[in-house]
Amino acid sequence: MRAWTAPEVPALTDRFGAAPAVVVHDTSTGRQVETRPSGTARLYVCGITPYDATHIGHASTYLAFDLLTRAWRDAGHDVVYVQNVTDVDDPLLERAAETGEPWDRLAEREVELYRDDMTALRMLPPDHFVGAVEAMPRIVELIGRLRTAGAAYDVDGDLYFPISADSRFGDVSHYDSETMAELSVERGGDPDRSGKKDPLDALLWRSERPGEPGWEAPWGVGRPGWHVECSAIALEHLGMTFDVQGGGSDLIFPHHEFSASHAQAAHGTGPFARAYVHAGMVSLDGEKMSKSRGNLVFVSGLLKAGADPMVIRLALLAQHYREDWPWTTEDLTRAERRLERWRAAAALETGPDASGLVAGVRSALARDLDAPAALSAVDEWVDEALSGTAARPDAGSPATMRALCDARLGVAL
Ligand code: 5CA
Ligand code: ZN
Repeated sequence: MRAWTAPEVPALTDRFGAAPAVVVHDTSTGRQVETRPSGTARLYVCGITPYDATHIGHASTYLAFDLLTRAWRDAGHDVVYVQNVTDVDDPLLERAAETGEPWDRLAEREVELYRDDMTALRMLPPDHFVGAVEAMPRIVELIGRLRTAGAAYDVDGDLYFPISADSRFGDVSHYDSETMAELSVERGGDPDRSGKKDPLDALLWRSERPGEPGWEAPWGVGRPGWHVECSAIALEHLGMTFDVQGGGSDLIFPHHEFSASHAQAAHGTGPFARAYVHAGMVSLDGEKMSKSRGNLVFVSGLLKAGADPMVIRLALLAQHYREDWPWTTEDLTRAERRLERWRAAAALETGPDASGLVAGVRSALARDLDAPAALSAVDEWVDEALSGTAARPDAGSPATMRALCDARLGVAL
């Protein structure tokens, strides 16, 4: 499907050289790893299920991968960025059934809202923005491969993936089986269904039920399970062993574990991704912000109430992406004050030399996307600029600071 219009990313002058290699925290090893894209960096990020978009939690997660893309580009890499849209799945169909709206119209409307929000927040669009529905032929093909490889079995007309089919199963989350069983119940699995070989085995294909949409496949009409959608879309556009698989930490298990396992079992190689990067959860009033709980702050709501999108962006940047954190209105107030000072400094005719600032912001972001440290580096420069105490005022530095904030933080001043 169509993504959204890319914001300008100003280039920093050659004088500053290239940014350092990017280090990220990889969930599968539990370590900070240097990403080493061979030329083009390949990124897959799990996209929205479009029935209630876009809340601050979504925006916070997508911002983390926007920072990663900007960091790679500044380090001299081209980036191929793929993001899916889960435009057919249980929660979407349930919402549509509740409200009486056709499921595909609901999805279309919410995706449009999401595009508007991403545009306002100056998020870089994916190169491939792919809905499950449009990827159906690829998904069917992948399930066909799994069947041929003996990695699919039938339970009353539905198809399941046996965890025994992938020797790497467990390598993403490293959770013990008790934790896996608990999370499986919480996050869309069905460990209690009878006829399964292992309670954790994941649904690959659900045969058509009355009132639900279905697609033709050699093994019968139905719709895909959730995890195989992301395996198929990532494999099609990135191939095996791409650089980073991203999403919120609620996707570590079962979603990312199974997306990886499906791909690995079908292709007999791995790993699916070199690194698995997970953003923390944003909460509201003590609970994870989620569509099912309904405790949501929408980006579009804040914009409608008059919030400057750059204030929203700065409020999100003030949190390290891996932290779980509670959203409060004070986050906006603090960001508003910061943006005002940054804009005032950016409008000055001279400022302190900007080379330390460029190096500081780049090195903070290269260290596991440490946006709060990058903001502090900008704050320091801004304080000095506004106090007028720079030892050697530089006429070019406010423009450099503006370009840097835009290119690396996506904050247009
Ligand atoms: N369509 C699937 C992924 S294939 C899905 O999880 N959709 S979603 O709409 O529920 O979430 C979209 C993205 O936002 C996911 O990466 C998810 O991990 C992230 N996310 C959801 N809730 C929060 C939250 N409260 N805080 C931070 N990130 C969140
Ligand atoms: Zn996904």
